[in-house]
Amino acid sequence: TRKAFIFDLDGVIVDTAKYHFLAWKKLAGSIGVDFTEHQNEQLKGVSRVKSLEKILAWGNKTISEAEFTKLMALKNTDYLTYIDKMDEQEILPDVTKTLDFLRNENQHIALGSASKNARMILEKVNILEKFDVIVDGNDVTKAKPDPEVFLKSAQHLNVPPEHCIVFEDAVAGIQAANNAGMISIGIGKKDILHEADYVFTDFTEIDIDFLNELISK
Ligand code: B16
Ligand code: MG
Repeated sequence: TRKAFIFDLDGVIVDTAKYHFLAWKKLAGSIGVDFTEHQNEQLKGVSRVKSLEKILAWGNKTISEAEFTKLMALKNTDYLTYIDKMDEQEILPDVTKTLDFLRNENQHIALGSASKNARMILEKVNILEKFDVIVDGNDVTKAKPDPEVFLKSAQHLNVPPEHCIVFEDAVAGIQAANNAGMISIGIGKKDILHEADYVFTDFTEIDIDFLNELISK
């Protein structure tokens, strides 16, 4: 059967997670808040608004709405300076190989990202045209772990959730896939992503047999 393979962006297709981290670190530092790499796991897959709310909570800070908006804009401006330098070489290992294999097998391919910069990043690394559908932070009102972003992708493709397979690097993203009733595949560490149906370190660990198994299920 024709399945839908839904890819998260940050941390799955490209390692923009490191740029988000750098930009949030700098922004937080500017208001006297510090946070650890461990805490940063909680920012993965989470929207820009939610991320800043968490950082402020960690630092016990309350700020005005105007200041909040200003800080979000500052973070994004800084983040975009990293994005601007991106090219095809930043696509994570074997991602293109996997996308091409699935396309050859006539499977649907979608992007399900919380990022409002998703299209720009896909264009930068030159793989925008490999996706049948793109649902990103501009299309959803509810952030992961809410399943909205993945359910929207499935609806666009007219594929039932149980025929969808989601690749995610974030705890919130795995929860969103599970909440959508989809198969969840964690990309990263087993101890962090233990709620996923399967976990792989990266796409070099995912072989053709496994993909064929998912297709024929
Ligand atoms: P932006 P994903 C998410 O992308 C990131 O993981 C998360 O850290 C970020 O805050 C969020 O996008 C919003 O990104 O500020 O670019 O709109 O992992 O869902 O592809
Ligand atoms: Mg991610």
